[in-house]
Amino acid sequence: MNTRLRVAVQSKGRLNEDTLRLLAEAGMKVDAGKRTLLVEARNYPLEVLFLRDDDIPQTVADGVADAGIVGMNELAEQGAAADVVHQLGFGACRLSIAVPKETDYTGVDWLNDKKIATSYPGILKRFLESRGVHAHPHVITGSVEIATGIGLADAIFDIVSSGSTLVSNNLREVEVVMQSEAVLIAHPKLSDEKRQILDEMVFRFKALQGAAGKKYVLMNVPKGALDSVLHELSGIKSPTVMPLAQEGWCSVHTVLEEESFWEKVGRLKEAGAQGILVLPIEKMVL
Ligand code: PRT
Ligand code: ZN
Repeated sequence: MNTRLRVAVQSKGRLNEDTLRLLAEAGMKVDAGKRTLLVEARNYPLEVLFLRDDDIPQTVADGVADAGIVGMNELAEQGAAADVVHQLGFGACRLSIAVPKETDYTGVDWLNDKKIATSYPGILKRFLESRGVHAHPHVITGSVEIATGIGLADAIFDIVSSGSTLVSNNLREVEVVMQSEAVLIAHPKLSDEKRQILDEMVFRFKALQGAAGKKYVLMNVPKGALDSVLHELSGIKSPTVMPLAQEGWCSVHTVLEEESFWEKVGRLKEAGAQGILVLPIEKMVL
């Protein structure tokens, strides 16, 4: 039997879509429409195990799955014995303590003897201990943000992304305890064959992440303006310069960060560049 790497992913929820998109873009065709627990990729030695995110770290630690894609917060909460292999760049959020807006919060000492509602008691306890605070975590599994409003707790400790849930519940973020994003985790002891499949997966993920936010830019430049155009592009790894059929002109190709594109494009035009074309980059192998 051919060896396959079994990867646990969230069956539904916030990470599901981005996870399946990442696998697809990395060339691993997983027929998620089937909605069965275990699906084999059609063209890669991979099988995907669909689980609730809470179950992923332990399943990987136990070796029932070889690897998993899960929020760093879930791994940290459970302290499961799995290695973080790669940060995936989606599912970004932070875990924060928040108090009712009008509270006169003076610092972590304010939390002494207070009741803090959370679904992440493990991370919270470690934070409180590290700061020498004696508070009382109160575990609830959903709608943590309403706990202070209904008198269940004095503060909450929960996931924050845009912060709008806090605002609409009259809460104020006072301590950011950890930053999180989706991570690829793996069982610490994989066979050489499985390790190879995992390494190839990480290689493909890196190629996709390397291309994120980058554009391929082509422009026509009269030879007399080439030096000033190249000067605008200084700091960028070797732009390509090619002669054009038309005498006295050349074509300059380079990769630009999308963020700095608009700022750069004006200066490139001023320097003499014309016919600037911008193309998306799908993958970048360094
Ligand atoms: O069913 P299952 O157990 O698999 O899923 P789940 O309901 O436990 O988790 P899910 O799908 O809600 O989240 C999965 C993971 O996504 C989390 O463990 C985080 O790593 C990550 N993530 C990223 C988030 C958020 N952003 C997020 N905003 N998880 C939850 N939220 C919630 C948060 O709990 C709060 O209620 O969104 C609200 C805050 O959002 P803002 O934008 O208003 O601040
Ligand atoms: Zn969950």
